Amino acid sequence: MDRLLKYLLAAALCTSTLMGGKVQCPKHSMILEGTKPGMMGSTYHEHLEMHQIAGVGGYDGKWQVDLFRQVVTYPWVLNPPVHTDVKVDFRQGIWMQCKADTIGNRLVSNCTGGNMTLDVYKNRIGLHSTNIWIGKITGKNVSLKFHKENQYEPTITGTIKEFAKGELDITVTAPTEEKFVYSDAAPGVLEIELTAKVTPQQYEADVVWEIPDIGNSQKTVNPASGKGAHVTVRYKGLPKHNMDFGEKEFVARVDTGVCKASDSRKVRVFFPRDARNSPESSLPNWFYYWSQTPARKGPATYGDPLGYCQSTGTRADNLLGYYRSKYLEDHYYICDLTNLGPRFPFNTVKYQGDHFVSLHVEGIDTFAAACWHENAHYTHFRNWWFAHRAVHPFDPVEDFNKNSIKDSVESVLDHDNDLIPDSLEPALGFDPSKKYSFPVNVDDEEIDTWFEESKWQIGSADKEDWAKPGKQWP
Ligand SMILES: [Ca+2]
Ligand SMILES: [Ca+2]
Ligand SMILES: [Ca+2]
Repeated sequence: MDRLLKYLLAAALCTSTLMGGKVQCPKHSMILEGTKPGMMGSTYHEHLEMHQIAGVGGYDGKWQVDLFRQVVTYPWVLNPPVHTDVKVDFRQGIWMQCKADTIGNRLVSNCTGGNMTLDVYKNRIGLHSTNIWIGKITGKNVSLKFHKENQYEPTITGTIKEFAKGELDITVTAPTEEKFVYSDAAPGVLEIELTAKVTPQQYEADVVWEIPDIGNSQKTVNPASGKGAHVTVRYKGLPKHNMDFGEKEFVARVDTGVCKASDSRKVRVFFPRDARNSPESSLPNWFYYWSQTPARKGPATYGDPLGYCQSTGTRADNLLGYYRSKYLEDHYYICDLTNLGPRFPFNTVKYQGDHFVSLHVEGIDTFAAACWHENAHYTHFRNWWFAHRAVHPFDPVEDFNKNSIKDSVESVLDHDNDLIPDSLEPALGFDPSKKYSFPVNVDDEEIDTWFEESKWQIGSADKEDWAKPGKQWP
């Protein structure tokens, strides 16, 4: 169906449609259609929609015409195109608004609005006042032809639709849960059952589901048509992007022709935090997906080539990650944070004006503290010392203190031996004559990384955390 027709149809249907689970629906309505070959290879199609507006029971009474559509299809493209929108008087005082457009090889006229009515009387359709009958009703089946004598006019047919209570109601009854998580398997699977209840029940088979994608996760809908009161959707393989998780909306629509209704259900989709079934199966999911948020900073690498990662409770022993400054590497390491405990507990530092305080953090905030801290070491060593690296690292003459930096440069640029160039120290808040400017047993380079760690706004990535367990699904 082309866009124009869709629009016109929607506009016509709006007269009897409200969005939401329950909509008003005429108790009795009909949609009649028919097509007949015309002259010179053309075809002529009629479509009539009307609903009963007055009566004393049964089908007898006045019926309002809601839409009268005529479509002529030619074997050739119509040129120049025609677009008109006029009020048409059918007979004295009886009118509809008719919009006609050429669309390729078709001329489509849609008449809506106005005050056109027909009478149904004893299973006949026409104008009671004139005693001219143009259609008949047999059971629920209807047939009608406007001009009996016109050989090019089709007899249009259809059935009467009944809504006993004058309502169409649809309710999404499943899923009932609000949160879903992919399985731990490889590939991870997420299956969601969708059910809807429709009143009158006879329209349940007409339910059509709108089922969202989860990024590039492979979606299979059963039945494939996505139609019916009970549909299952299966997503296979976790998506590539962290932003693909989160809120998803499932919409169930039922369109009876004369009226339509919809209902929807929102859920949130999560990944299993500690499984390794993201597109990078060598990494735990938390590292892969949290790395796509601001919690990650700089060239983090998951792993522990030196076997440093451990957790014995105190900050000093609690290695979340490290930078191998002695090799001036182009990346830093993040440890397996599950070593810390189920919720990744950690005490991070916050600088409050003139002193540091310790704050308890968990989950993605622990990851952020580790990344921001280690990235500071990485940045410092690469910016300040990489240009002065020893030609032969660890050489007893060139690099006796075995830190890959030329001793000859260190002795000039860093008299207090804290690995911050002395010229930069005052601006950074340190004393260039002291390795320990603060009254704690932590040297100035380490304190400077505390400053960076302190800049992380705790909780600021919570809305991007789709881990289970995590900030949005404890
Ligand atoms: Ca050195
Ligand atoms: Ca220094
Ligand atoms: Ca210093």
